[in-house]
Order: sequence, then C-alpha cells, then structure tokens
Amino acid sequence: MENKTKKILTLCIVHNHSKVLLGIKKRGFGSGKWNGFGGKIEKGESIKEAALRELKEETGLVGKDINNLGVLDFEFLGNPEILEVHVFKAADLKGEPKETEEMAPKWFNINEVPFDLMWPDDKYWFPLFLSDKKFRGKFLFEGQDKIIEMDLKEVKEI
Ligand code: 6U4
Repeated sequence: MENKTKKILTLCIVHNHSKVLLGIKKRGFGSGKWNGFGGKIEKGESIKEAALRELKEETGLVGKDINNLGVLDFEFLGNPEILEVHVFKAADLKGEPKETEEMAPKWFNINEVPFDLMWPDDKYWFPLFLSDKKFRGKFLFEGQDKIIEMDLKEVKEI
C-alpha cells in the first residue's frame, strides 16, 4: 500500500422504504453502470458536505440527515491511486429526482437492484447498506469488471 495516493470520493444512495434511487452514469468513470450519486471533494468541504452537494447536482434532491454507513477502498491493478469511497444513505428523502447531464435517475425495488449492471463490489455491501449496518471494505480490481481480492466487514463505528 506504500507510495499509493488516495483519492476521496463520495457515494450517496437514497433509500425510501422498499425502494432505492440509482442513476445510470452517462459519462466519466463508471459510465454505463447504475450507481449511487457522488464524486470528488472540493476545497473547504467536509466529506458529508461534498456528498450532499453531489446528490443535489446529480438529482436535484436536497438531503440533510445523510448517514455515513461505509468506507470502501478500491485499488486497480497497475494504477497507483486508491479510491476511498465514503458511502452515505439518504433515508426517506421526498421529491422526484431529475435527469442531469451526468446521471439518469430511476427508482428500483430493493428486490430488483440491477447488480449485473453495477460495479461488481455493490452486490457484496448492498445487503449491509439496506439493513443500516456499518461496513468497511477493500477491493482489488483488474479492469473495471473483475474483483481479484476483497475484504469486507461489518464494523461498529466508521
Ligand atoms: P467527473 O469530474 O464528473 O468527470 P468522474 O470521473 O465521472 O468525475 P466521479 O467524480 O463521478 O468520477 O466519481 C466516481 C463515482 O463513482 C463516485 O461516486 C464513487 C463511485 N465509485 C467509484 N468506484 C466505485 C465502485 N467500485 N463501486 C461503487 N461506486 C464506485 O459502487
């Protein structure tokens, strides 16, 4: 892990009872995949502020009590950068999301989450996320579709 730089990213998923809000990413890293909403931290922002800003930019929805449930490290073979993704839940958030330049949003029933069209790590941590468990994980990828090593655990505190 030495000599690796870390890039902090946010990921926020709206969870209203039996539904989650995902967006299909129209451009950039992970395009073509269904995912939560998020991105990079801007200067002077906390991670939570960045998560709220990205949620608003990408869906138009204004959250307030988002909960940090997970931290996931992603490493890619041949790439010295580690992505540290902070996963947040926005629960019971009212309003209809709008499509933006980056994402097209859609509500999914929690029994019909499209794992085959998502980042391959999502199927592992989503059950913890849906049941409000806190988690930490590390995933080593080859390309963007294959996990070579993983370690995921439920934790008491993030
Ligand atoms: P911009 O600046 O918009 O071009 P872009 O390269 O599109 O940036 P960005 O900022 O949207 O990337 O951030 C990538 C998003 O993808 C973040 O919300 C984190 C999320 N993400 C990255 N790897 C992931 C993974 N393995 N599983 C997952 N989400 C991931 O569920």
